[in-house]
Amino acid sequence: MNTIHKVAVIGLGYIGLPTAAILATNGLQVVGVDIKQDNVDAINRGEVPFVEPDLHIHVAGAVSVGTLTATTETPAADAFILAVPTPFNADKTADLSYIEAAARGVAPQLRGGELVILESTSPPGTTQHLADYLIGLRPDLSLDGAQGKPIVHVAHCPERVLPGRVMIELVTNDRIVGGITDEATELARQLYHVFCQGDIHLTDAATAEMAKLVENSYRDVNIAFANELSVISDKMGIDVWELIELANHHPRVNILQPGPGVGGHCIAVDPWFIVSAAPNESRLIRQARETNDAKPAWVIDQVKLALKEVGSEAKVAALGLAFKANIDDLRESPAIGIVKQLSVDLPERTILIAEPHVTMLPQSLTSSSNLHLMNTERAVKEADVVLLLVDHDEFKEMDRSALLGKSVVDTRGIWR
Ligand code: SAJ
Repeated sequence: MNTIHKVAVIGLGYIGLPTAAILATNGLQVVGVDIKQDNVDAINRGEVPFVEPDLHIHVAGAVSVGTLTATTETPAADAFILAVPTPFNADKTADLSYIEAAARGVAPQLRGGELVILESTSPPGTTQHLADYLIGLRPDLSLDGAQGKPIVHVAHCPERVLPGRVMIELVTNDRIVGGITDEATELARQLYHVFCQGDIHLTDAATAEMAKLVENSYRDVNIAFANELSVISDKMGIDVWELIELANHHPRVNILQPGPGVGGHCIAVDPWFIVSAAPNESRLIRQARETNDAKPAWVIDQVKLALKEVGSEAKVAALGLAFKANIDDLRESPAIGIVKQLSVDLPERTILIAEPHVTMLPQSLTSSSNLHLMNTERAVKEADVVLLLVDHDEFKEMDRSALLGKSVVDTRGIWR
């Protein structure tokens, strides 16, 4: 069994840089690798090119004592951690090109005995694909010592940290590690044990991949159930929020909350990796994705219905653009899609947008001349129809009398 002294972390984003920094502050020699020269330069100055609480302390400290450096070229190392993006293609299959590019950087540096860990959220089978890809590039090596060839150990260890709490959760969360071989699993356990205080659960690579996807699909399916209930309840004239609250009094029922759709870069993406791996068998998971993706169109219809009952000069206030409450993250937000579609479908209407966590509209909305960003009080005051899209505290706490006489479409049920 090898001892790991030097680690190369490929991909210095939201997961890679914190992982590199925490390994470096725990005594390992770490080289971070990224294709973005600007980010590499910033890290070598001890700076962090994005916002994550406490990360700069770790990066600045490790860089100043020389345990963390950054570069654009993959160096030789005892262990390699791949933390690169896995976006999905237009047909919802995973785009593995970043993983393959990282592997092409690693392959020439292998001598035998190294550990290669995939951290990126990936469809089942990706770690095996990575392992086979490496061996394809380096046929002089093997995954298990076959034919006496030196071994490259390959394992998966999915990240499960919550942005905003990364430096805490990296240390305290449990981890799952799954190797292509038992020896790879054990080596990966030893590496994470350097900084992880949670339990480290051992399994095989495909199960580790699926565990991450299943956690997020579990949420997606349950949110889809709540969203479907909201549409059914509307048809039947029932208040879905009261309905869910009452049903949840049962000791074994815990229904999640309906909303305008599911956003973010995890729950709305990861289930597709399961669907593309087993299309015929993943019917419930696919349906949940489709149900959640269909919710924005239903919300748009509700706004159009409300507008029918008011004058042709009526204005709409859309409250919230973020993908969930009390954050400024607009990525994959259903609220943005809804506002964009309303501005296209209703070009003659003025749409007043309030989003207390941003100072300007995102680029995808700037080309629409009928969209105007303003403060919440003014947007509500000037509007005839108020569309609540995000349950930010500011909206929960606002004076409800401002809504009197207005038509309200409350997608989060905060003003019941
Ligand atoms: N949502 C609802 N109703 C609910 C709960 C959530 O409509 O009852 C919506 C939110 O508004 C949002 C979306 O779902 O649009 C996702 O929000 P979230 O807070 O449930 O999850 P994320 O995407 O911020 O983070 C998830 C977490 N995974 C799980 O809870 C299983 C987090 O722990 C993971 O680290 C993260 O995905 C990730 O990186 O995979």
